[in-house]
Amino acid sequence: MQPNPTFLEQLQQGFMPILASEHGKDVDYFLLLIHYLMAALFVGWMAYFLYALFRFRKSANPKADYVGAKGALANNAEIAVVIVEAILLIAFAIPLWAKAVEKFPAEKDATVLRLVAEQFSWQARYPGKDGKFGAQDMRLITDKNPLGYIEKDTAGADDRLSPPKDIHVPLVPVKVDGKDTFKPVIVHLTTKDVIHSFKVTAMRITQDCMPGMSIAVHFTPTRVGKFNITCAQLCGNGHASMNGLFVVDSPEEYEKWLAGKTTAAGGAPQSFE
Ligand SMILES: [Cu+2]
Repeated sequence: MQPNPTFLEQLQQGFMPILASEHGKDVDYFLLLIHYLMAALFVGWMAYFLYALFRFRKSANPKADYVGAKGALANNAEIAVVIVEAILLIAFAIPLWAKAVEKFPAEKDATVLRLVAEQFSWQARYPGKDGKFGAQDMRLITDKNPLGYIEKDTAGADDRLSPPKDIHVPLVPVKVDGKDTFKPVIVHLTTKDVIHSFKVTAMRITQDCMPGMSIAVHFTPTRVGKFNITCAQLCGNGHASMNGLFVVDSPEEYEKWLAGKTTAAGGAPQSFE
């Protein structure tokens, strides 16, 4: 028998976008706490407005009172809100953020890819069997070498390029400290032109892509499926069409895609079909 879903799970199924990553549960829980605070503030403010309308009505106050009302309630309520906000920030937001930016999984235990944004597309590179990315030089970028691979660097010989806007990762079951989980994904993000932002709502991931920088994000997918990539940074005329697919495949499907749909990273596009 299925255990009763928690309130968070019910909310998840009813209102929240599909969740497909491990840390996403914590993000959703944090969002729920913020909404509790907002609901309490909404009710509190509404009660205050209604009270003020009644308390300071004209018939009860024919003459203006320049001293005004006195009472500790308003001050106390304000202090309580500050305390709750401090708890949300210190006990929830900062630890959540620290987990996202400090504890990266080891690259050897993860699916590693480089994702390059450009107006208005996404393209991924995979390091191939050797696990090493080939060196690149922006000045070498051409139609046939879209990411500027340096051909004589042998580390790049087996690197693969995804089709534009079609990014895949495998869902690989692994055990970490005796616990069943999945292989984490590390994405190194950069951009060829302006600032873009890699957002996959299902993964609860958003990270800006900065020109001249490589910024890594990590997350652990928990289910297979096709999810949307959106650009979360207004980046030009085609911003609205800067979408893409982030596909989590079974390991077999992933290998098939890698062999059939990707091309050699350095040279001219090759087809394996
Ligand atoms: Cu963009």
